[in-house]
Amino acid sequence: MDPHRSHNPNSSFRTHQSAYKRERDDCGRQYSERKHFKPQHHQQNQSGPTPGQNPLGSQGLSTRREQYERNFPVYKQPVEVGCFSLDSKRRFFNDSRQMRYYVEPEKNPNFDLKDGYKDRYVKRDDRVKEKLDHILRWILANRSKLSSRETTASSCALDVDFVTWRGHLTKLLTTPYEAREGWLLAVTKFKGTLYISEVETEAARRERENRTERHEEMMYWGYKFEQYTCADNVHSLPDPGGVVNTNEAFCTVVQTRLADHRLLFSGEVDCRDKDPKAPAPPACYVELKTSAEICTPKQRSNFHRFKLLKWWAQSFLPGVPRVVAGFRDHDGVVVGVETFPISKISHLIKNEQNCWKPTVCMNFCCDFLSFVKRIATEDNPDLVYLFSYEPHRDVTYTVHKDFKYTFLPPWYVEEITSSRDSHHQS
Ligand code: 0WD
Ligand code: CA
Repeated sequence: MDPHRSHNPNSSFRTHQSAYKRERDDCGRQYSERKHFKPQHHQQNQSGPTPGQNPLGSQGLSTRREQYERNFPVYKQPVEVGCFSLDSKRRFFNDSRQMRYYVEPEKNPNFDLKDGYKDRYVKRDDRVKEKLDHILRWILANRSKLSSRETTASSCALDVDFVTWRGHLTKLLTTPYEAREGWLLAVTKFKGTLYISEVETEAARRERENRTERHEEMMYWGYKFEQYTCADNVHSLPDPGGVVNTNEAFCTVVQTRLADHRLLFSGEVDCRDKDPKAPAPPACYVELKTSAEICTPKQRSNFHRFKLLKWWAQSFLPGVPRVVAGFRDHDGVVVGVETFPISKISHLIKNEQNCWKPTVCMNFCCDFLSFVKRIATEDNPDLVYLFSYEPHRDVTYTVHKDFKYTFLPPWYVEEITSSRDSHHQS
């Protein structure tokens, strides 16, 4: 049996920590990149003057790796507190109807990922920005699970410090190693909880609007691989003849703690182990990926340095223990399938020069969240603190009172406000 499925509380997390320490003690390398760091380069352009806040260049957060090479922070084993589904029309359901079951393919399956791209593909409209809406819907439907304490008027409505998507946290974890893509994260403090929602950068919008036909098709390949390896029911088989509809999603909602930050986040889960003896979620979940086949040492090194960083960060956060990768050729045919246990990824990359380190990722995320707590102090559902990262720069922020970036919807703000008032104030 896969040892990663026997789930003692905190086991994979603590094991991971000690493995990391060994790695650091063994090689203790100094990073030589990013020498041209200019802490005061990025200037603030606030949408309205906010006296006393962020004077030019003096309050950024460093993204230099060296700053974050310390002991692995406490990261509590994530606990699934619920889930939800989005159907073929992107409608929300407070249940697991979109859960799928992993059916292990053969090692060299020759899956044709191009099949169905022209005639059996319904693509989600990625111009529609859903922000945190689905998570907020889940919160309203499950509030009793979240506020255990009898809160007083001055304390928070939910017993968490941060609410966000897992994907946003993944971006934070990989920031010290991200040399190509910046990000914008909007933060609003409401009833004591900080909500983090991504804003598409200009560069990302341009890229989305100018994708080549080849790129569009390659984006389909990942979803097609899911169709070859997932069944809709425990006892059924995958149906490669069906339609691929990327509106459909099953999302887990987990609670955990990073140092003193209590987190609630949701992430899309591809499928689960169908063995009835499999451990409880999230330990039974499987993340599916496709990647170009590895033919040269250079390709292997790039795979370790860039791809495994993203895969590790994404699955480590919610406690998903394994990634199943389909390696495909240039023509979109899967020529090999391999399983990567998340707890083994840090060993795999050990021999790579100047490679990424889990502890740097987690410490940066932790310090970013502390930075957000320090800056985003005004409790106001319409106010947005916009945090910005551009490669090789500090994280900076601007404050927006003009509704341009406001993302908490009125239906959420009103429901939280009115139910809290009726419970605790009048
Ligand atoms: O509208 C938006 N800008 C966003 C929507 C931003 C961030 C998230 N979302 C939501 C959607 O509701 C989606 O159901 O993304 C959910 C998934 O969130 P996540 O798990 O936090 O995102 P991430 O870890 O980045 O991606 C997980 C999977 C991806 O699989 P791969 O193997 O490629 O990592 O979710 C899919 C994709 O299959 N995915 C998305 N689905 C819908 N909208 C999006 C997206 N924007 N991004 C990734
Ligand atoms: Ca996936």
